[in-house]
Amino acid sequence: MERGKARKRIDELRKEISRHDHLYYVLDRPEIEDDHYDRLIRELKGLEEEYPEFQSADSPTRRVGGEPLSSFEKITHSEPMLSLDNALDISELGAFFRRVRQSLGSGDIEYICEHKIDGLAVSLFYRDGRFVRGATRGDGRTGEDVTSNLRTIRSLPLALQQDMEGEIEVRGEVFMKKEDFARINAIREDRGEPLFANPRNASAGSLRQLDPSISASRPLTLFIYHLLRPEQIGLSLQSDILQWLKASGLPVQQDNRLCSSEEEVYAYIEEWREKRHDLPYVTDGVVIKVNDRALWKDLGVTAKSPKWAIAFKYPPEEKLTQVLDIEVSVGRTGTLTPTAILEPVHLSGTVVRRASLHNQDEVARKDVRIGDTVRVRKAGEIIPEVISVDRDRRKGDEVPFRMPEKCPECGSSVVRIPGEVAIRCPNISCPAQLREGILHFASRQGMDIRGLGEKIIEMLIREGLVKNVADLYFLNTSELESLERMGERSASNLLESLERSKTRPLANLINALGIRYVGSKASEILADEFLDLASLASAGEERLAGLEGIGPRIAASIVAYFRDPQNLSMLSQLKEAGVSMEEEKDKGTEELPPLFEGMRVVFTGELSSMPRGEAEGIVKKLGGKTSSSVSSNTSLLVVGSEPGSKYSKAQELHVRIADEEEFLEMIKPLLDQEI
Ligand code: 3BA
Repeated sequence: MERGKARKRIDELRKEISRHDHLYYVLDRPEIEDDHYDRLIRELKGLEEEYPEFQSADSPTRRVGGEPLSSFEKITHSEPMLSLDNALDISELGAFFRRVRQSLGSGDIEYICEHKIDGLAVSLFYRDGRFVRGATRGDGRTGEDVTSNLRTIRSLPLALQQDMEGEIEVRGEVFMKKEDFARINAIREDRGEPLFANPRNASAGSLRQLDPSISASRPLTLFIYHLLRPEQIGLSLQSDILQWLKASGLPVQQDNRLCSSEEEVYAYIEEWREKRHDLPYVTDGVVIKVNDRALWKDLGVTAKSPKWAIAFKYPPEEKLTQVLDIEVSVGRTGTLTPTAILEPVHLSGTVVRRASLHNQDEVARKDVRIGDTVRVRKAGEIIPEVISVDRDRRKGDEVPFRMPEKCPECGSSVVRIPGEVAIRCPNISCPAQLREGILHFASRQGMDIRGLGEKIIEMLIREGLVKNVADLYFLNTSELESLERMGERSASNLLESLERSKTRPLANLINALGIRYVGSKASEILADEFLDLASLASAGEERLAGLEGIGPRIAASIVAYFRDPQNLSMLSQLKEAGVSMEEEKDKGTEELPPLFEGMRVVFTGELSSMPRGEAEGIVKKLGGKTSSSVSSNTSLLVVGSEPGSKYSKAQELHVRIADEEEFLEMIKPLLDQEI
């Protein structure tokens, strides 16, 4: 391409990509499919490589790519970032209103209400419409320059949508959606890494990562709620300013409401008290601000907070319930985990039936006994946890818990590795470990073997038909048909899915093996680097540890895995079975009909036929999009058992509703193809 043309095309592509980023990440209303988007990115990357003189720091290809830093620069804020005063109940809110009324000598004051997002405050600078710098709140006076990490947030526009000269500064909250939080914690659990207690901690850890490539792998998002020096744009009502921010392409909360009386503020608070649990992110209250910014000056500030704003906090939800039992389960790596089985209780929007007790030290510290009345809550509004035992309610017949000395699944004596809290079953052929290992092997991110559920796996192990994952590929029809409730048709379907799974991409195979600390992200890096399993197996520790995103602990674990003779013999069995061990394109899903094309599907309640994640994956495979909350954009709500308030919301908005059976009927083409 000629140079002038290339320049023009590069500009065009950048604009187009930014527009789609905005549609996808800010408006949640994409117009193109992922592969179309990938093609645009690839074309832009190609041109930028060919014409390096047109590289630019705000190109959408440069969201990731900063070098690791050794520390963050300090930035002094142009104006201090104040904190918000709290109102812990309605009467404290009333006192706030009274102060405002008295100070202004008037009763007719407009307020703007918005969710109080549980995240981290940041300040962003745009010069001539381009994002140039961003900082954390820090102590309010000085924060840290986290520009490279902020650039990786896809909902943060690198260029504003209105032509602007000069500098503007906006402030907002960086946070992680509940769904993304659950996903990264699942990956961490898989790798044996410590879990984040709540999305806020996960966001803080990610934003303060010195290596922007790690920060980029953490799905952060952003809302802007404040513009400094609005005289520049000639606006003085906060409601108009929020509109202006939105029109500039900045992400602004959808549920903001301009209230013309105190009653309307109270109504907003009540309206969202329960409904907030259905939002895709964690909120812990409502922020209320005087709408007319001319009045802000009259009201002034105290030492650390403005007198024209307040955060109403909903009380943290805690309930009392009974511990019916304490169950011990054995994980893929043999770790024994106690779980409290609870008398079902409504909490922060869902019914809670179980809460992990993590390990024996934790049970001992809280002294949880079977029969106890316990106080429960959701950590970070998401993970159910036992806070404490209500000792006053003890009757004396509660049963203290002791971690079993034998593995509950295979009877081996358990061990405690010195220096670790975990109690493990040391038996590598323990059926529980084998079962969890096979489930992982067969999962979507692994070999994606449809129709191989927990029950079948248990039977296969019990009958001695499967002693490792490779044995799956040597099963025959008569062996399968000998299993309880396994008909001719399901047996042949299962054999077909096993056959199909042999050609999964290398990254899926690596992930499926369940090598300690190697999750789906690391598997992708390894597949890209080595292109076949044999090369990975013979790689030295140093080379592995030198790869970006791998690190010494993962490297050591990979080397150990490929040294183990049992693993090696299993791998040669896999090879003998015809499992592809090279980078190869996954076929078989290409010809699926785009049944959900252009649709946004939301799930509520529990499905009996598959985990929700799998159902969501199916919708995506069939051309649709999923989202976690019902809005007017929703095309279909699929309702499982015990649906939440999404159900009534969907009815209100006249969104189409399907039960599980109807949904299964809709996805029949896929079920026919892949069980
Ligand atoms: N609005 C947090 N401060 C907020 C602009 C003021 C403000 C917040 C807010 C000061 C939220 C204190 C830290 C800070 C920017 C200072 C919100 C939220 N408004 N919606 C009134 O959702 N968490 N936090 N941030 N300046």
